[in-house]
Amino acid sequence: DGERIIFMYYKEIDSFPEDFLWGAASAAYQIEGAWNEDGKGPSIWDEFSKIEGKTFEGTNGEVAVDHYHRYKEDISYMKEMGLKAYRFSVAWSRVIPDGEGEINEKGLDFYENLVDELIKNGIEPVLTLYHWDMPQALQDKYGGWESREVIPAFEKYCEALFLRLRDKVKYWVTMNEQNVFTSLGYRWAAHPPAVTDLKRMYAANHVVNLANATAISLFHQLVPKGLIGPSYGYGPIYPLTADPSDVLAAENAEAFNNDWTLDVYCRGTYPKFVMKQLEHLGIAPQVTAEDSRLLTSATPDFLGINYYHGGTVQQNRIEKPENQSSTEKNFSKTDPYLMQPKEEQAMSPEVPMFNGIENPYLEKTKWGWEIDPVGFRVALRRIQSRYDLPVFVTENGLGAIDVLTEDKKIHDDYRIDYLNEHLVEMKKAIADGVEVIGYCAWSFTDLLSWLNGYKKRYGFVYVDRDEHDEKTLERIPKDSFYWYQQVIKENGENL
Ligand code: BGP
Repeated sequence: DGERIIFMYYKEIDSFPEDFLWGAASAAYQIEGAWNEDGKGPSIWDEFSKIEGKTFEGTNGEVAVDHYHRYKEDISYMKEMGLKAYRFSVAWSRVIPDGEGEINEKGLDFYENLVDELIKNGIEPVLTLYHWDMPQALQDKYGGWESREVIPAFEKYCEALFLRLRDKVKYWVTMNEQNVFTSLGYRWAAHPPAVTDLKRMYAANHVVNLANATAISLFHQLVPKGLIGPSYGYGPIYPLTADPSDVLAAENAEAFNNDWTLDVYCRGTYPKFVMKQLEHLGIAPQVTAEDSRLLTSATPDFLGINYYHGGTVQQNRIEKPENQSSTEKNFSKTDPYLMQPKEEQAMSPEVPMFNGIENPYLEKTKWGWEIDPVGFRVALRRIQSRYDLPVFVTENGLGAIDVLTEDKKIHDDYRIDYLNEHLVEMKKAIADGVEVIGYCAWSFTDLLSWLNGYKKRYGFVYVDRDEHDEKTLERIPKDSFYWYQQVIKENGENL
C-alpha cells in the first residue's frame, strides 16, 4: 500500500555511501585570530572591520576564537566527534602578505601543520582558497577584484598551495559564495570594499569568474588526482502563486540569482536572458573571446553548495502595482541571500523582473532567515538536473543565541532539530538520484559572524567569549555535538 511504498522509498532504498564525508566548516578570518603574526599581511576584513559602525558592536577578527594557537585542541574535539571531513579556508595574506610578492613560508607551514594534524586524526581536509579575505595590498594597488591584475596574483597564491599540499589535500574549494561577496561588497556596501555600484559589481564578478577558471585550470595540471570546485550560496526561488506571471517571475529570479553564476562555473557561458538586461542598462561585463575560451575550458569536478534558505517572488511591481504591498519582504542587509531590497529602484535590472516577498509557509530564525528544509531538497534536485555534477554541501546550519548553563552545558535542541530536518531532506535527495559526496555543517566551533559578532552562533562546540570580552576561550561541546557524533557513527542510518 501507499504507506509502505513511501516507507520503502525513504528508509530502505538508499543509505548514505560508505565513504560519505560527514563534516563541519569554518573560514580563516572567522576563527584564526593571530591577524598580524608570523608575517601575515592585513586583509580587507582586517581593515573594514575597524571602520566604525560596519560590524556588530565593532567586532573584528584580531583574536576571533584563537584557532591559530589552538588548532590542535580544536582537532582533538573533531576526532572525539568522529568527524570525517573538515572544511577550512586559507588566509591569502598569511601565505603572500602583500598578495602577489614574496611567499611567507611560515604561513604555508601553519596550513601544512593543520593538514597534517587532521590527517593524523583521520579527518579529510577540505581547503577553501578564497573565503573573502583579499590581501589589503591588492585592494589598495589594483582595486581588488575590479582589476584583472589580481588574476595572476591569485594564480600565484593557488600555485603555492597546490605545490605544498597536493599530496595531502584531495578536496579543494576555489571561491566561497561569489554571489554573496560580490553583492554585499559592491552593491550594498555591507562588506568590503563597501561600494554601491552595479556596473562595478558585474565587472568584479566577471574577474572573479576568470580567477576561478584560472585556478581550476592550473589545479587540473598540477593536482591531477585532486578534486576542485567553487562553493556557491544557493537558494531556490519559488513563485508565490500558480499565476503564470508569478511563475515567470520565479524563472527570472532563478536566472538572476543562480544561473548567472552557476552557468558560468559549469558551462562557461552567461545566461543570455540576464546578459541582455544588463546590456540594455549598460552595466554588462566585458567578455572577450579569450575570456570565453578560458571559462568554457575549466569546469569544476564538483559543485560546492552552501544552503541556508531560498526566496519567494511574485510578478514585478511595475506591471502589478498592488504587489508593492505590506507583504513585501523586509530585506536585511546582513542576510547574504537578499535579492532585491525595495529602496534600490534606479538602474536595478531586477525591478521589472520580479518582486521579492515573504513566504507565508515558512518560519524564520531570529535573524529573519527562512527555515526551509524541503527547499534544501529542491536545491539539490535543481542543481543535479541542470548541471549533473557531484554536489558537496559545504555549509548549512542555524545561527542562534546559545545559553551556557551554570553546569557548563548548551542545550541547543533547536539546532539539532534544524540540522536533523535538513539531513533528512538531503537523504531524500540522495534517494532521488542526486550524487552528494559530503555535508559540512556550518560551523565546527562557534566563530565570528562577519556582521553579527558572537551573538549569532553556529558551532557544535561553544567558545567562551563574546563581543566585549575574550574571556577564557574555553571550548565546550554542545548537545548538538553529541547528536552529530551519533549521526556520523550510524552513517545517517537512523535519520
Ligand atoms: C555564509 C558564509 C559563512 C558564514 C555563514 C553564516 O554566507 O560563507 O562564512 O558566515 O554564511 O552567516 P552569518 O554569520 O552572517 O549568519
